[in-house]
Amino acid sequence: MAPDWVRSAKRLCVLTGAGISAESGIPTFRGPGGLWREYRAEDLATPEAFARDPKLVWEWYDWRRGLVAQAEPNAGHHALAQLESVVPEFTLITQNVDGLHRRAGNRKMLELHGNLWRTRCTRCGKEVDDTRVPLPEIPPTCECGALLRPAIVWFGEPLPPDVWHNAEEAARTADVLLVVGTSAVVYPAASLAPLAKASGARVIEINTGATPLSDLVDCSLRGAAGEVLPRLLQ
Ligand code: BV8
Ligand code: ZN
Repeated sequence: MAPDWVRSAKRLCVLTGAGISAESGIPTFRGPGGLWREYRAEDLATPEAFARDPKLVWEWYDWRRGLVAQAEPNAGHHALAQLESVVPEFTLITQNVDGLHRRAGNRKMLELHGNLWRTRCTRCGKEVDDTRVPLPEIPPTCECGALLRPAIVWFGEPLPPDVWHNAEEAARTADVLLVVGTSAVVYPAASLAPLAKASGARVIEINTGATPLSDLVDCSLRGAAGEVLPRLLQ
């Protein structure tokens, strides 16, 4: 069933969340290991938290950058890179900021929430790639002297409009949507599955547990992404 749908898809869209990177050793946000010190992501990934304590927020990001720098893409990431090369129209939409999809080889990719390896100046808006681990100075500053922030979408901030527009378009026109490793509680990303479904796509969920989407989807594959995704390709 699901493997046939995926293999015969002309327009395949994939939405991923933190669960796909779990097998690379990156903790998910809402699962075990989701706390850093005593904080939840919702406490730190906000403009208010950054305004209050930029050093604390940057220490969290510096820690996460260190984890990701030591991690490798896993079998789930590699399966999605392979899918991109065989499906005629493919779009990977990710909520993740870790860059592991790119390292696995995906290029037709929309990063909804930005990227861990990019900074943006809070005054002049200049964006710069910075892959240094650990950062030599926390919080880092721009050459203009102002504070830098991660080029990441925090709670309460809008997603980049062009990226979001393309994501909606990909979901609306897909004949199959794969939803992988997301708790589907963060919006607007979570709205892509009902959008695809209402537009006629078959929706397949791959997750180790149930989510608010599980009742909506056409097929729920319970298991680890790194095991289930390669099986879809066999
Ligand atoms: C916006 C970057 C408008 C940070 C992140 C009340 C109701 C509804 C909505 C709202 C509300 N109050 C506020 C909102 C809106 C809010 C929102 O959705 N809040 C929720 C939480 C209530 N959204 C926003 O604020 C968004 N912006 O709405 O803007 C606007 C418009 C105009 C002008 C101004 C504003 C912006 C949201 C962006 C937040 N950014 N990320 C960073 O990473 O540093 S959030 C964070 O959650 C993560 O980064 C991730 O991107 C996102 C989603 O999490 P998941 O990826 O799903 O991860 P999670 O841990 O939850 O789940 C893991 C899953 O994997 C689990 O299901 C588990 O079972 C599974 N799993 C585990 N292991 C495996 C596995 N599955 C398979 N294999 C395995 N091995
Ligand atoms: Zn600047």
